[in-house]
Amino acid sequence: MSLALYGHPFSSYTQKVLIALYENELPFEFRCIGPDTPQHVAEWLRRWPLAKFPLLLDGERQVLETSIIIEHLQLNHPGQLRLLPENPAALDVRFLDRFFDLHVMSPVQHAVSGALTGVPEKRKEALEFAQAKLELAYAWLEKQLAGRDWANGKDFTLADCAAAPSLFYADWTHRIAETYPVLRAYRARLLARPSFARAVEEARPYRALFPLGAPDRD
Ligand SMILES: N[C@@H](CCC(=O)N[C@@H](CS)C(=O)NCC(=O)O)C(=O)O
Repeated sequence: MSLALYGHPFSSYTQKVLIALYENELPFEFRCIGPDTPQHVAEWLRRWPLAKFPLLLDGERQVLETSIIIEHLQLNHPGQLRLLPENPAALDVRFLDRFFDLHVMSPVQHAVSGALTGVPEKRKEALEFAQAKLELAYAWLEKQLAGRDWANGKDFTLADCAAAPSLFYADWTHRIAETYPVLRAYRARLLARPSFARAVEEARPYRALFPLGAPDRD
């Protein structure tokens, strides 16, 4: 098996895949997309001109899109933990994975993009837009997660791989209020999960990169 992951430790979507790799202890080479390794940046852009990461290289095959990467790993490198259950339960997991990417991570990315413009009005507008969207997502999740250990129930799945980094950065973007105790407890459980705890530690040196300002917690 020869797996290589192009990504960055501080990137939420890179972390989503790292969690899956760590959960099943799959050996891989990490190729950091950063200023110190321009050869990886060049190779990643050559392979994926749309310039999104992470990108998984499995031998000669390249796989894009984190949810597909994780399904690819399950199909081709199954480990002890099944991150996607059999159908029809798989549909629930895929839906929750989409929910975290589209309704939690996308607003965060929107706020981050606004801040990166360096224009105060754009920063404020993007942040307010994101906060309103996140508030809707938090309220929905608070009910959805009641009585559950993990996003889809008692088993840790693809949906939790998506949830961990998205809720991590969402809370930095728009604090999850104390009125959402179920969601706060779920985020804390994710942070305590060894696979995600490892990804958070590896990303710690890069916190200054968070354009909205990283809070002094987590
Ligand atoms: N839907 C994609 C999203 C990937 C994504 O947005 N990655 C971010 C890094 S966390 C990225 O490539 N940002 C660079 C850019 O948008 O220019 C996936 O699941 O892989």
